[in-house]
Amino acid sequence: MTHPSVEDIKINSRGLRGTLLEGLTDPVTGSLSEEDQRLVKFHGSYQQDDRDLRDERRRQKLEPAHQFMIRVRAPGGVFTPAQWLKLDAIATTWANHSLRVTTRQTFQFHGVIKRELKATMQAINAAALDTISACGDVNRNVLGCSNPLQSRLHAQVYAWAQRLSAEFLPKTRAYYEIWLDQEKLADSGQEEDPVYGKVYLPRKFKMAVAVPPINDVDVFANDFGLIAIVDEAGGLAGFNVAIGGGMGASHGDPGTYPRLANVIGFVAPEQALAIAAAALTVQRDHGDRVERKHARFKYTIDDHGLDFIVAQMEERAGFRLQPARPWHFDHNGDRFGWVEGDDGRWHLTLSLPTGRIADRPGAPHLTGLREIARVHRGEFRLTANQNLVIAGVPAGDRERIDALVRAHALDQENRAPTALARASMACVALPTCALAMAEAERYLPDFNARLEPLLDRHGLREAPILLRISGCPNGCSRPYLGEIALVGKAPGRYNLMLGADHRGQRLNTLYRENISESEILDTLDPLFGRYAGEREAGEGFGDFLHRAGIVELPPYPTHRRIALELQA
Ligand code: SRM
Ligand code: SF4
Repeated sequence: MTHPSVEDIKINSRGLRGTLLEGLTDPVTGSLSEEDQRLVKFHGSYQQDDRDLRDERRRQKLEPAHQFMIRVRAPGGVFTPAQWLKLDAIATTWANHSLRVTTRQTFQFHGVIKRELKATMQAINAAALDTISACGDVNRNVLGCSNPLQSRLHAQVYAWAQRLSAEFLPKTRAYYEIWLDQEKLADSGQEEDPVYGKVYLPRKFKMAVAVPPINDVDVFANDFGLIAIVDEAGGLAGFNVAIGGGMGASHGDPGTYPRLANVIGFVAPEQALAIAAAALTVQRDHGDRVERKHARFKYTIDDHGLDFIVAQMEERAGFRLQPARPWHFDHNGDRFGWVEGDDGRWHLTLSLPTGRIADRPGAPHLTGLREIARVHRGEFRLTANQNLVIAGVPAGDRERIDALVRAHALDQENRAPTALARASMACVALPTCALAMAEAERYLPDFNARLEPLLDRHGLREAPILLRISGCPNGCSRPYLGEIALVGKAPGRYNLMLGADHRGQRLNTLYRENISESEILDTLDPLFGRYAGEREAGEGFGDFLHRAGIVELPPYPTHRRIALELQA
């Protein structure tokens, strides 16, 4: 039997409904049909199975331990304390007792079983949140800079992330019918979708809004990015527009590669939605609908040429882009600890170990943040680096928050022995990710512990070296922007990538292929030694590796570094 293509499934889905309603109530299996597994992604959920249990269940002739991951849509990543408490209750009632902060500033739940999926979705909705478009061939969760030092600008950027997300939500009411039991509108003709039609996009599409000097959203890793340009009075003058970023690649397939976005010009604030719509619809109409691996906007741009794509966008938007304005990014990480924002409120950024908030022996983080949510009068902001800002704290509340942070070891990672460990990221990988080839989230703490003596020996404990680990080349932790990155090849084996900058403006390069932990450490040790001895003042590890001729730019066909001459 041949399986229908994803394009056919979308077209025949009656507005993303498929047979989800029937499948959810089928008691015979914990799984959905293959077609519905495709469609449920558009509703923010993935069917998975616990890979740790796979072999044992196979031996026992049981079906895999099917379970669902649910991803919340949270453009800009801001949550109220009341929402936090509700999400925490969902995690402990229906999911695996953890909240997972993702690299796109939202939460994932893992381990929800099929017969409780609908109740979980309803509980998310009761927290005034939803999961629409969190996955699927649509505009995904929109990122917004979370820098607490610029709180006034943060409010504007957050509003932009919300607008970009709302503007490109699908018009189908399927989510409300299936999960919230609302009136059935399928085939009523009331769901015309001028943006997505019946075919949606060829693949996922990602947007981000960055505010220099911090590139915490890794704006150049997105299909469409806005870089805020601030005028002399501190207001928002407009945005530089960047298109065509993406990380995903496949091992051994040179036709797939990570790519940084091209900065194509400047728009005034009132033109931003139109230019975003132009980018998204150009990709809708020109993206590859046959080969999904080749269906991201970055390949559409490389296939048709940047000039053609920009001309198409300008025609659709109805205006010409102005020349890009100078900008400068200092770094793409988070700044940990307390800062006073420009609105007089205080903000505490906590480094979370790989974004996983759970109760572990000696580190009851889930409980601690629940306690904080009960007394906190500001908001919680997630960062695109899997960290958390307890934001908007009145000065008088700081002591109480600090006491709770200490009591629940929430500052454990902020006090990690190396700057590298504090800022490192890893994707989820095993046991839930079906595509993982090697460990990532579960391996990062061990790997950081192995690096510590090396960094110590070379006096590099406080060197802000950026490490990222992904369990496969899809790049969910944006590893190709790490100064050091491990990309999973097989259990216990990784490609070692080196030489990105720490601004998100230069891709790293494959340095050693398919090596084990001891080989990785043996390779890094002398490089740390040279860096410690030969670096210039303020020089990053990746920049040093390039200056010393140890790595060159990677051999990808296009856009491996952002044009430096554009920057202030
Ligand atoms: Fe991702 C697929 C997890 C950010 C590129 N990603 C997956 C799936 C759903 C696996 C699957 O298809 O079966 C992973 C679920 C694992 C699990 O068990 O939870 C998964 N991706 C994640 C998260 C949770 C990683 C994390 O540790 O935080 C991130 C959730 C983001 C969110 O909240 O929306 C996540 N994924 C990213 C990013 C980073 C970003 O967007 O800034 C990328 C690289 C940027 C890009 O899109 O180019 C990314 N994920 C991919 C790809 C490769 C896409 C491609 O162009 O080829 C896949 C595979 C696919 O789509 O077929 C993928
Ligand atoms: Fe899974 Fe690969 Fe993404 Fe990691 S990078 S979460 S292993 S798809």
